[in-house]
Amino acid sequence: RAADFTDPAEAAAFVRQFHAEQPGAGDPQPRLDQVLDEIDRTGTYRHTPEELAFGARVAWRNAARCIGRLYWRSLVVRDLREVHDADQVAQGCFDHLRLATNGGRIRPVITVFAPDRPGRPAPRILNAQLVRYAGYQTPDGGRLGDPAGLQLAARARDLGWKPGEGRFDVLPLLVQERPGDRPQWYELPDDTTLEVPLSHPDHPWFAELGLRWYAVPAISDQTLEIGGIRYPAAPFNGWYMGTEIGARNLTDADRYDQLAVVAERLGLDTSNDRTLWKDRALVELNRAVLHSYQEAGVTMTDHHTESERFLKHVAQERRLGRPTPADWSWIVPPVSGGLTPVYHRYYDPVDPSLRPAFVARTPW
Ligand code: HEM
Ligand code: NRG
Repeated sequence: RAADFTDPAEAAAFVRQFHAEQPGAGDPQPRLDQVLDEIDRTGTYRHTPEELAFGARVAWRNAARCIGRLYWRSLVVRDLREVHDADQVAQGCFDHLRLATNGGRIRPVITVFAPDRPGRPAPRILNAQLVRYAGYQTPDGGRLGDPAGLQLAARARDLGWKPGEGRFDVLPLLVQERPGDRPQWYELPDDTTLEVPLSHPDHPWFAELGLRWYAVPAISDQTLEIGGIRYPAAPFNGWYMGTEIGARNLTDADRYDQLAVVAERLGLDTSNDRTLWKDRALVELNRAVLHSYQEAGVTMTDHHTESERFLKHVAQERRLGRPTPADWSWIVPPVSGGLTPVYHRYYDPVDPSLRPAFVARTPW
């Protein structure tokens, strides 16, 4: 059996789960017979739209690193499985961003493009997220922009993209239609990328730092795997938790590395770690992020609220007889860990073979 054939055991397990969890779905046997026959004849099978939507939502529910799982049932699933063409993949991603952004009232959305099929691998989106900033090495050996966007910016440039000169240049979308193809690149239209300039509720100078971030975190480098079918192009988004931006993207030494800049403007004594200047600057940076998204009317959650919601989700799933596998080191927020209730307990163990799931993208 070729490696790109769909595993009938995984298909059957998924069909059984779909029927077991969906009250109205009835006896699984007719669908099981149909699916196994289709795999015999064609090497794979097609999900019904209902199976696809259920599978995508359960993949979110199963995401052990995600603190935002309380709303897993509300995921909007866009079925673009007929789309292989790079231009149409790009267009589908733009529409995704518009629908998800919704003027700032962000909606959790997933867009599912064509799956891998025997002899016909699916298209790939090469970006880690639909919206992300470029990183550059400057001629004088310095760095500009987001170091996490260095590789993609260089690759896009090799393909003919004209790099910007800023710290927050939105990267183009790179789509590869087939293995070995030269990726196509697409500039994101302005109306797809809502951004928020950062300011601070008490410190007017904060706005002068010129920091900003985008509204919609849309992961595009994970494969959605359902019932033995792999969907490598299936970008999904929710909204941000403030700490992702305030405590990581703008703070990590290998990202925007802004703590010393903020501390200096705050007039903190940075001569000694024990003054806790890093911690104090970090809190003000995170206040600025939450404040700015609120002012701009863009959905964002804070780590206290989201931690409570997550434990509500764990309790709710437990009442339904389901475990909630969770990775403590990803669930606990990167600031004020011990102040949040998620810190003070352990979670059901993570089983990497659990499906449906979002998994790291495999090379062609
Ligand atoms: C990871 C929050 C929606 C799937 C995360 C992380 C946070 C988070 C804070 C950790 C990220 C990090 O530390 O880099 C949220 C919030 C949401 C949301 C507030 C609001 C609705 C979603 C949706 C999906 C999803 C809609 C999928 C349909 C995932 C996955 C990861 C993750 C797969 C792991 C990412 C990785 O391995 O890098 N989420 N999430 N989340 N989330 Fe969510
Ligand atoms: N930390 C990353 C995004 C990871 C996923 N976070 C979400 N996902 N909130 C960053 O860009 O900071 N989501 O689907 O909402």
